[in-house]
Amino acid sequence: MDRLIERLKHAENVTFLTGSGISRESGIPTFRGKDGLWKNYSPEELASPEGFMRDPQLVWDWYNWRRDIIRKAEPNRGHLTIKEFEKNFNVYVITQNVDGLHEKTGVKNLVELHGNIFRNRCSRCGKMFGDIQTKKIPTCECGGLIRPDVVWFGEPLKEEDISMALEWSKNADVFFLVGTSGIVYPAASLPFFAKENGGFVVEINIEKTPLTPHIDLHLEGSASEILDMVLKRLDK
Ligand code: BV8
Ligand code: ZN
Repeated sequence: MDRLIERLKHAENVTFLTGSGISRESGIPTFRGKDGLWKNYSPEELASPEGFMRDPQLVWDWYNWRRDIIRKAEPNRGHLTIKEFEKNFNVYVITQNVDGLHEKTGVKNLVELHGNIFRNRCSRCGKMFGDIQTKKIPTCECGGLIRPDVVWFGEPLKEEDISMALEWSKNADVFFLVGTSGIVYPAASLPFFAKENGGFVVEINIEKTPLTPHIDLHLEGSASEILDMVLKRLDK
């Protein structure tokens, strides 16, 4: 931890790449955790164009189930501590989460790499819609089925989001990986760009991940507890 505090003392730009682990303490199931699977479907089957084509109503039900949980969720101490880092640094938040909880804390620089579960769009003409709370999957006036405006497996991320995330990774003096299993690409490639450009890469997770061997420091524990501890050590 001393090496991290040392690096932070001379840092200007601090970037966070967050995954569903940071929202776990807000009561939202992680993607792949023991509670991550829904009924007996894998998220990759449901969060994909093929899964949607095969059974659009089932996918719509799954997103309704998740939206109902997320609507009741509030940002937790982990999200709020990242906002507090803005007092000492230029903070950049890249999230893989679609729950909108970072946005609720008012962080200045945020990119939602995989979209937002409360935005929807027509799967045929691309027309955008806000939150829709219908049981039956809605259709657009063009006749197309409406789907959540999130990035599914096999779908490209938005060009501007990826290039922004790349820039924020390359210019990070310290790069925090928070609550991500580090297996979904291209998000999981971002810490390598930070490292290549001299950034100090720290992983905060309750367990080791495939990225652990490639980074500078693994801090074991929950996102809220560890982030709070780092900020307190810094203020000393
Ligand atoms: C693309 C939105 C190309 C939807 C999501 C083979 C090898 C490599 C790559 C691939 C491959 N086959 C296919 C690919 C590409 C694929 C991919 O990476 N697949 C993986 C599974 C191998 N990627 C894609 O398809 C991407 N697109 O590549 O397009 C392309 C280019 C041009 C033209 C056409 C195509 C799109 C990927 C985006 C998928 N969408 N979500 C939705 O949410 O419904 S991904 C999904 O996983 C979520 O966004 C989630 O955020 C993300 C990552 O998961 P994590 O956030 O890390 O969550 P997870 O549960 O896995 O882990 C939680 C972690 O938290 C754990 O480590 C746990 O220990 C920790 N934790 C738990 N509690 C706490 C904690 N940590 C701290 N504190 C706690 N309290
Ligand atoms: Zn349409």
